Amino acid sequence: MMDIPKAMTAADNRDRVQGRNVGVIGMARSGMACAILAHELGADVFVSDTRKQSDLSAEAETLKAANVKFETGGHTNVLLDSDYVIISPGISSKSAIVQKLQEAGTPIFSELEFASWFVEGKIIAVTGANGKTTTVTMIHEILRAGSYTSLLCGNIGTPLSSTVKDLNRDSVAVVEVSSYQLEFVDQFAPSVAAILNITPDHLSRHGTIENYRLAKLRISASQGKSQSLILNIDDSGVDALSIQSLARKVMFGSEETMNKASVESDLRGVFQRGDALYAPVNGANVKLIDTKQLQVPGQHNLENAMAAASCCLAFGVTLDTIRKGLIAFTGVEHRIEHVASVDGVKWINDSKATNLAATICALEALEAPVRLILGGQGKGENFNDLQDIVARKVKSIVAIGETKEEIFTALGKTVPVEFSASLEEATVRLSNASQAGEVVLLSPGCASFDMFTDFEERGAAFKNAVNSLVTNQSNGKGKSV
Ligand code: UMA
Repeated sequence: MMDIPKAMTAADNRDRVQGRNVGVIGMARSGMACAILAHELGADVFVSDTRKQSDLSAEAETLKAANVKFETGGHTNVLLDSDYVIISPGISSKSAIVQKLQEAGTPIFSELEFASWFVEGKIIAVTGANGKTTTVTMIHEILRAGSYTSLLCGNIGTPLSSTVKDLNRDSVAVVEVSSYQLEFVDQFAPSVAAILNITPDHLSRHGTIENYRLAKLRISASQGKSQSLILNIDDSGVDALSIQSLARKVMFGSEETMNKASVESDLRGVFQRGDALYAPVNGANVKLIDTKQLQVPGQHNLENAMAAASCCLAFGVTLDTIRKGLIAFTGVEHRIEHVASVDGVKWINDSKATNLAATICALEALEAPVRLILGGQGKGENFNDLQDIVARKVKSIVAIGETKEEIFTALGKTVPVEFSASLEEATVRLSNASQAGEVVLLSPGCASFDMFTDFEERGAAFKNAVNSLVTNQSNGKGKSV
């Protein structure tokens, strides 16, 4: 094993990869992208995955064609010969291979950390339990409204390693960052970092909410004083005032909370006062937008907008450009996404709600009586936490997936709870039950892996089922049983 120097210059970064033995764990999106990047930069790469080769035929072909060595069906000790190992986000720090590498003293870097060594231009990075995808997409739209070259990547689906080749000195990588990607960062230092909120999620991976929070705080661990850290003053999980960082801290949130917490004026970012958002510019508070100008609903989206605007202000974007980008933003697929209106019933896809806090946000954002499709693979959260909002907003629940019994036990006394074996069945059931003026909402509050590959496949299945209803209706078949 060779010594891996801390990088100070681009030449150091080249030295950290050229001619090195680089191990990569995981042969999915992140692993493939960083393996190819490391190979192209001159490393001797070895990729390892626990899945059998028959499940990885396309990936195996790509690596063979590029002349990159790999193994499938498990992690052998070959990985221990690496100068360092790059790990995909889905691999837990508690896994046997990570323990083994740590015992052998082999440095481990996350794919995000590795890719960041080769980023020309600036990085804006956003983490949080919920709202990350919406916020990075807002930032991306704002930057594009200002003619910046912005590339959206990270947890949103495209690894930073795939984006590196498209970045130059003038471009901005807007990176959605998960707690998983932050477990093995070392020198990752975005120009602007943001932490949106911290509510229970991924507890089976991190063990405790405190560990989850500590993973999130690593987004700022290597930032310096010329960089900015954007924090939500309203979120008790973030606990913005307690965070120590060398970066310039900027708080966003309600003016009331800022005043109560006596946040100094130079730490204030975009804030909400009544029905408008304001930005501090040269000592004055300038109105940014009226809240009703935002096309996406709910208080949580106002928080996302304040976060996005604060990131862009810290990055030097003009208020006019920020305003234009925010007003033009129409939302993101699978997040409170309007699919169709059938017989006066609105069908909304919020498949991205993979924890209860996200489901609560969606319910808070919607006005009408809601018929809720809830459930999937649980994350150790307690459905009793939904009792209050369900009593206020929900007319009935269709429970799906592994958690359906838990949902019945927790919420069955509050509203009627029925079970469905599939989203198609749930959709037909709710088409028959719902009345004009109501909303049918898929906001599962759970992971999707018990029934689908991911939340995107789940959202697509729901949208297909809803669109079949629309087609049946226009063919005159009406409601079915
Ligand atoms: N594997 C091993 N050994 C193990 C465990 C897994 O070899 O011990 C292999 C699996 O067999 C598989 C590969 O590792 O082939 C999976 O790696 P991965 O789960 O990291 O998958 P990627 O396709 O690289 O996707 C990852 C993120 N996945 C996770 O964090 C679980 C994607 O986020 C992200 O979009 C992508 O990188 C690009 O950056 C998804 C996600 O669910 C959307 N994120 C979580 C969330 O949003 O809640 C954090």
